[in-house]
Amino acid sequence: MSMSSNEVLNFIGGAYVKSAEGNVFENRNPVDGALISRVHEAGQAEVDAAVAAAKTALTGPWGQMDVAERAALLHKVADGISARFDEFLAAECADTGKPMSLARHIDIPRGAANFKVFADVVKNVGAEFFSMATPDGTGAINYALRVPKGVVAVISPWNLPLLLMTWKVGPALACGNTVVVKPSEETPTTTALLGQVMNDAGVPPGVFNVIQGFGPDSAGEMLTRHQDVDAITFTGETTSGTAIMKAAANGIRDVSFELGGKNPAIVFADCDMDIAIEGTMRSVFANCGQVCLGTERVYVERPIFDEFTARLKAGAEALQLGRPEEEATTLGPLISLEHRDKVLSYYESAKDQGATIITGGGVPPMSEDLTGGAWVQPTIWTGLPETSSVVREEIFGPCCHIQPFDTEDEAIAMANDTDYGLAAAVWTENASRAHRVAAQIESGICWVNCWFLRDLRTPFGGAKQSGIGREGGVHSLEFYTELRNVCLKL
Ligand code: NAD
Ligand code: 6OD
Repeated sequence: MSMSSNEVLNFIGGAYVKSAEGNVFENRNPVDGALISRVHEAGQAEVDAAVAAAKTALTGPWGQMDVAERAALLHKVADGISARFDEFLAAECADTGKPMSLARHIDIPRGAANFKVFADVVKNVGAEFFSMATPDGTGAINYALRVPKGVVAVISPWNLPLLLMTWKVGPALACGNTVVVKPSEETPTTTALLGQVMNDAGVPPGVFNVIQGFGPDSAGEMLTRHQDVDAITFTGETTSGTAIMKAAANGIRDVSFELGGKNPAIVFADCDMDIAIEGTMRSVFANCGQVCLGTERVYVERPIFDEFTARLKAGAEALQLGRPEEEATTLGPLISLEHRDKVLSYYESAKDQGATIITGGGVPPMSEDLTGGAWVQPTIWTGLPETSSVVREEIFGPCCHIQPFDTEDEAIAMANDTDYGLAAAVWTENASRAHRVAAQIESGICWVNCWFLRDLRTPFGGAKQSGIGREGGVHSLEFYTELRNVCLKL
């Protein structure tokens, strides 16, 4: 398919498909700017074909399959990803530039786990049942049937491409829907590769389809406007979510949104400093800061502010920038030169607004073979007011603003003073304080003494402008199924 010929194609009705109009765009490696592949952009013809294939597949063998059979097939898909682990790993790291040590432990295993978890969830869900009295004394029973929503559009971002795409495709398929996936234009490859895995596992043609391309005025927008799409699940920027919600309004289609964040970390003086530093290093710099759950705002209780800041600075300066395949690499590049321009504009704003630069703040010197890459320095600032754009807007880079606080109430107020509400991290050894503070943070998840840890059966999603709905475990059934009540008079 796609990769051997250095072409990435659409996947429609179980077959790889080129752009009928011959529209092809370049996919470049953010490490050095090298050309990885040419990607066939879907136009209206491919989008229509993909949605039609998905609609047809709903009533074919897929629609007849019982839940145990479907679950077994999804286990085979997971095993198929694991069997081609190295291929997925190489493709993901080439598209994103992220360290292989990271993707090996997070992205690819979660790509497989997302199918197993939801296959197991749907097998174990019972039905709601109520018996009721009737005036004639015979009575009636009510029971709820869960049926698939239909054709689900899955639109995914570039930061954790396989992980976040399968996080939606897994539950959608487990619930009996069919999908049309539009991966990010920056990271088309692992989604394309999943098509082969689906075929090899025996998933019927048309159940899983992929269209390649961009968002606005391209495949993404065409997909969200398509009236045979029954529901849209989207992960990405809040501004893109706004546009997609408008498209979904036409036809009153359901949406599930996982959007941006500007997440706080609150570090109390009674924390275990080693654990808090290790966790904050990850929540600020993992994946070069391109994690929606990352903490770009760090609030530290004043008595430990200087020590914590010095240790975070030392950690940032010890990060090893380099190629994904080098085991010593702990920090990759940003996803693209375009995204680097955005991140660097915040680095400039921080300077202009009078920030104290604790470390970083620019472009690192790189060896000649890497100068074409999207590199930035890991960066820490302090001294900005809470009203600064650097403190309020999502940057999505390896950076944070660190601010001292004096009281618990002050820390909570600053943490909640944001338009977003995705995640937070609290570091304290005081159990009462941990519960008290976590309950007051206005976000979908609050970690205490950890970060990015989560049982996949729990609800995941964002408050405020960070999203709509919750997915994870049985919570995903709310979005991926329709409930029908049957009332039967005895
Ligand atoms: P993005 O919104 O630019 O793009 C995401 C996807 O949407 C891409 O496939 C893109 O082509 C498509 N798209 C964009 N505009 C569209 C439109 N109008 N119609 C249809 N499709 C459209 O986001 P990104 O830059 O790829 O990812 C980074 C953002 O995603 C950050 O804001 C980050 O916080 C967010 N994110 C959130 C979560 C979460 O779980 N809440 C997870 C990962 C990333
Ligand atoms: O772990 C997940 O399921 C998830 N949705 C993570 C989101 C990460 C954001 O970048």
